[in-house]
Amino acid sequence: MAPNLLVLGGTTEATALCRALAETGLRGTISFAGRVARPVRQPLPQRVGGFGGVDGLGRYLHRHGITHVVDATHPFAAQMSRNAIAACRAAQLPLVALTRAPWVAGPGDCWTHVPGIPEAVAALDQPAEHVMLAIGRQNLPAFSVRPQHRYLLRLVDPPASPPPFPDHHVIIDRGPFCVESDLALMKEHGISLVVSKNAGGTGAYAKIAAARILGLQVIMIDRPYVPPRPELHEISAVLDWIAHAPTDLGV
Ligand code: 3Y8
Ligand code: NAP
Repeated sequence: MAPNLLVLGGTTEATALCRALAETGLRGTISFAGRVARPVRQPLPQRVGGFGGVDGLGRYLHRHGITHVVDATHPFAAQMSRNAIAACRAAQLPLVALTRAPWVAGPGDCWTHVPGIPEAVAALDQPAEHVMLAIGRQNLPAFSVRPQHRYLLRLVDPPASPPPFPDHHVIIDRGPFCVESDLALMKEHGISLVVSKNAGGTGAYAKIAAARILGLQVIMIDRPYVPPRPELHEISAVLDWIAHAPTDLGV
């Protein structure tokens, strides 16, 4: 049976994979949750919206005759990844994750690792700083208990309601970002502290490199746990996997 892929997208790597798949003529669909108003145009057909949990994903896989699933979601999209593992196991379909290695602190970096959002909030229990809170929109409410800081917020879409901070400034922009513009942005706003997810990859790294140049502390939020599944880091390895993955075995 000719491959018919489902790519769980939302990352730079997912977009690059879809471009490679389109160039090789492989059939596939890229999927988005529908978190932002206009997902970037993709070189493969796309679908937007949740599947309806593990069972909904299982039904989708069956109805669309999917033969392989590539989980190219962001490392913080842990629920989607858990669902993909469970659904592919139940459907006996091959699954691989296209992931990027976590960032690692280097010379000049001043990182404080925290295991999750609550611990990042706890770490902000300190006198007022100018904080670049570049973790998107979904987790902002947790930080409302730290109103003493001035927050620079970077969001993909204009917020539907005012962010829950007395002193904040919103930037509407989507990555990938570059060091020069993040450096200028952080200098313009007198940023003294950065809060970041350990996204890995290149699209969100600009603020980390800029923080190093400016000698700023970074509160680095480590990734949530995702159960074991085969993981690849290169698109060429994914294409090779598709060519050789037995389609009669599960994850
Ligand atoms: C909807 C769809 C591509 C993909 C590009 C990557 C890079 C640019 C950097 C900062 C950090 C953040 C955020 C970020 C980056 C890439 C990648 C990445 C971080 C889009 C996209 C979707 C989303 C969802 C969005 C989240 C938010 C997170 C903004 C597309 C643009 C902060 C993650 O308003 C919301 O609800 C936003 C939600 C999940 C995290 C959050 O909790 O708020 N991404 N981002 C996907 C869907 O609907 O399924 O247009 O591509 C994709 C990208 N955003 O093809 O070039 O690969 O990581 N995305 C973080 O790292 O902390 C911004 O500002 O410095
Ligand atoms: P999540 O918390 O792991 O998933 C919650 C639910 O959203 C899933 O159970 C699923 O709903 C739906 N969903 C998530 N990703 C989906 C996808 N690619 N296609 C279809 N449905 C999806 O997800 P999240 O962290 O909000 O991430 C959502 C999207 O944004 C993903 O595409 C991810 O790659 C991208 N993204 C996330 C981050 C981040 O910081 N979290 C950063 C960059 C990009 P059902 O259960 O109904 O199927």
